[in-house]
Order: sequence, then C-alpha cells, then structure tokens
Amino acid sequence: KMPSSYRTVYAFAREMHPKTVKRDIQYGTAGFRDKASNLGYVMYRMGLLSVLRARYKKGIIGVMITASHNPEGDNGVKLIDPHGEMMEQSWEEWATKFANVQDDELEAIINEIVDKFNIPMTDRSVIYIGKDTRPSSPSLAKSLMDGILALSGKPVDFGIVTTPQLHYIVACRNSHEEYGTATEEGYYKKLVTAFKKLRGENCENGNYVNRLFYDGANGVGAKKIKFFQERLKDCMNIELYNDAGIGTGKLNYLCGADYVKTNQAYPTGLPIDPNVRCASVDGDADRIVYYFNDENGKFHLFDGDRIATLIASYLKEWVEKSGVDLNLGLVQTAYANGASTEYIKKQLSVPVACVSTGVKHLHHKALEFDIGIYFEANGHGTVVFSKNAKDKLRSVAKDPETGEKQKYAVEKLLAFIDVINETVGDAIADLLAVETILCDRGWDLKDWENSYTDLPNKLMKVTVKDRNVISTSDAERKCVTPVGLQDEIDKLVSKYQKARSFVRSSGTEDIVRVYAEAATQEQVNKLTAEVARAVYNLAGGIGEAPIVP
Ligand code: G16
Repeated sequence: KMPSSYRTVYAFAREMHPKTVKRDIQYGTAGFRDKASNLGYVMYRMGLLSVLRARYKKGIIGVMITASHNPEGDNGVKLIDPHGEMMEQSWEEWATKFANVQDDELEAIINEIVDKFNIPMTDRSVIYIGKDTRPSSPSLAKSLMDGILALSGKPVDFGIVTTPQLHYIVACRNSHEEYGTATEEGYYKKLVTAFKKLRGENCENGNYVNRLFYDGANGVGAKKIKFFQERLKDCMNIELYNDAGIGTGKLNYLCGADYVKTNQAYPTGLPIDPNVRCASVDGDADRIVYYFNDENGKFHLFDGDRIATLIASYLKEWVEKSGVDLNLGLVQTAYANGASTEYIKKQLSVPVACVSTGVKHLHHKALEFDIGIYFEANGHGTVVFSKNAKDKLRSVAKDPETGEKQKYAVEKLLAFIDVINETVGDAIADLLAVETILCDRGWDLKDWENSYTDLPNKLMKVTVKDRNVISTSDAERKCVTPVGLQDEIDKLVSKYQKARSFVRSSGTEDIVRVYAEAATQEQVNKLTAEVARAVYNLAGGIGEAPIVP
C-alpha cells in the first residue's frame, strides 16, 4: 500500500507531466538529452530524484537545464552532487529507471529507493536550479519544480547561469562557503581577485598582447563574459562576438567550441583579423578552445590537449620552484592527439592516464593526484588540487622560515587554485588560467604552438539505426561489438603512418563518432572516411553512406 504522502506524485504526473514518449531514454555522457519537447516528464521526474538524492546526501543538489553544445531545439539535464561534482555514477541507473517507468509506477519506485537507501523523507531538502539560454528552459524548469514540490522539496532558481557557475554555487553552499560565496557575484569576485593577483602589474609581456576575440556561441557564455569585461577592463581587452538574443535559433549555430573543434575552422560572426587570439565557448560555457588564422589564412587550433599541456607545464614549473613535494598527473581520453600524449610523457615527464569520454570519468581519475589536470580534446576540463596539496601549500605560505622566492611560488599556486573552477570544466575560468600563463611566459599563440605539432586528425559522425550496437573496451579504444568491426579498423589503420582510429557511440547525440589521426591530412581524411564507411556497413548505417575521398 502506498503511503498517502506520495499521492501528489502520481496526480501531478498524470495531470501535468504525463510520460509522452514510449521509447526509453538513457542517462548519457552528461545526463539526459533530447528534443526539448520530449523532456517535460523527464524533468518532472528528475525533480523527484533530486529531492531523494538531497535527502540521502544531506546536502543541496544542483540541477542544470541545458543541452550544452547541442542545437537550440534540444535540451537536457545535468545533476550536480553536493561537492559540486557531477552526480555519482551509481545513481545514473536510478535516474534512467525514474525517467522510463510508467506514470503510475512512480510511487513504487520512490518507495523502492527510499527503502534501499533508508532515505529520511521528512528531512528538508533544497535543490538549486540553473538554466542556459534555450527558449525551452523556463518551461522545463517549471516541470522540474513541480517534481521537487511533489516531494516537499524546496526549489531555488538561480535563473540563467553557466553550468560551471551552478556547480560552483552548489559547492560553496555545501562547504558552508569555504569554497567561496554561494552567489553569482561571489563567483565573479573569486575569479577576478585571483586573476588580478596572478597578473600583478603585468598586462602585456613579451609577445603577449591582452587583446582577445571571444565567441560566446550566442549563449549564456556571451551573457556572462560581460561581467568579466567590466571588471577586467584595465588589464584585458576581451571583444565579445556571437551574443545573439534568446530564441533566435543561433545558439551554437556555425559557432561555439564544438563547431570550431569539430570542423577545425573559424566560426561565423568573428572578424577574421590575422594573428589575433580567439576563443570559443560552448552553449553552457563549460568548454573552451583557442585558435587564430595566420597571415596566410591558415587556421590554427588550440584544443583541450593544448590547454592541458600548457597548464601542466606551468604548474610543474611552479611546484618545482615552490619546493613543495606534490605529485602531478594528467588525464585524457582516446580523443587526445597522440602528439600531445607523447609530449606530456617525454618532455614534461608527467604521468598520463586515459579514461572513457565524459568529464565524470576524468574528474574521478584526476582526484588520485595531488594536482590532477584533466581535459578532453573538445576543451572540457579543469585542475583539481587534493586537500593534502592545499594544506601543504598554505602551511608553507604561512611559515616565517619560508624564503621570499619560495613564498612567491607558493602564493602563485594558491592564487591559481582560486582562478580555476575545481568543481568542473569551466570555459571562463580556463580562459583566465590560459591568459595568465601566456602573459607570464610572454607568449603569443605561435610560441604556444611551438611546444609540439599535432598529428592531423579528424572527427566524423555516422548515423545508424541503433547506436547501442556499438560497444567498446579499453577506455573506448577498442570496439567489441559489432563483431568484426575492430578487425576492419585495424586493417585500415595499418595502411597509414602514425595512424590511430576508434569509434564509439555518442552519449549526447543519436550518432556514432569516428576519430582518426595519421601522418598527413590526406591520409587522415581517407582513413576517417574508410572507418566511417565500415561503421555504416557493419553497424546498420542509415541515410547516405560516407564517401571515401
Ligand atoms: C558532454 C560531456 C563531455 C563529452 C561531450 C561529448 O559535453 O560533458 O564530457 O565529451 O558531452 O560526449 P559524447 O561524445 O558522448 O556525445 P557537453 O559540453 O555537451 O555537456
């Protein structure tokens, strides 16, 4: 028999948020994603789940309504745990279950989870909500709030914020503001103060000039950079482009970090000024890539691998100067350019780990180091510092015995901890970190590019009937099913020099991704198309078959 207290749950579902989609939806790489019109009931159910999670964890849970890099018509939801990290993976199964049961099964599944985890259902619970600029977000937020209210939780709406801002605010609130002040204003203050400290008097240095073109992807990243433009106007000249109004359909369209990385091309909407440093963020501002066009019109990309290596070399240098014994590690995925991995291992002598796609996997692995740097090639990443690292640095900073040079290095590292958003990849925090390092070194992008040469690489998408037929192992580097596909990939790869290729199904779009790299652009163009064709043939491709050049 159902406790009467959950009766509202079914009534709300039936009357306001009935399950409208028959097929199952899966909690993917970063939560649920779909056409916005399919998500009302999913949001309602995530409202229910977030209250249960909040009571179980005895802390505030965050819910971000966004589909990040996807087109404007899509939307989605990312759940945030109390420390500001993505929701623990063991609960993803529950999320998927919640999303897919029938309306009249909701009460039963609530009872099941309450029993299993012994959740105190009378405890108060607060859920923080954020949304990107998608026109569908306000109505989805309403559905989410109904779910929260149905279980007597308290929704607090932070309006339009970047995904990393919401992660930050959740982390602050649950740490009793040890991490920072739990408001948007607190976020600006923390990052700006740290950035100015790192910059000192130096606004320009050597080849570094402080002029930057910023592509806001016509999303929340454009809205929020304005707060930094204002506060940093004496030391940074950030020129904002792609700041179209909400609902114009331009979000991520021919611009933004995903477009630039995937197409390896300049986005629309920015003036093409040779040799000017440019940065693009994505639709919820948790990814960033840098690039420029040289005087011959050639495009140069600085993706997540580049940013990771820049940060790793900088931190390594200052840790050495600080004399504090801290271990440093870097985490990548299979998409990392082989040349970057080689450079990290051989030149930087920093250990590298490879994990499956999804910031949640990288973050987790990075926590194993005192200083864990993680980046996906698509520009999603950050640095995490262990408690041990912070404690050691703080105590050396305070110690009167510490020499001046050493103190300077330690203070620098402490300020760097504050400029980076440790909770999750944050395009704007990463931008401030990159600008700090380039200025410190007196580098322009050509200097940065000199550290290593990327192998030519390419990404392709293949549409198949059911992307779940693809399964992988070895951090997605080997394809297990469909049987025979990996043999085919191996055969194709062996025809080229320095070649590598893998395939995996996307967890945010209904497609299969194909990645390849090889010694020359011509080789990689061929190889990617051949592998894409093999996927099309062996994994049930639909639509037009990929054409091999
Ligand atoms: C999300 C995840 C990233 C992942 C990306 C693509 O990014 O947070 O970790 O790399 O999706 O994933 P997939 O290849 O599975 O589609 P975002 O920026 O879209 O939230």
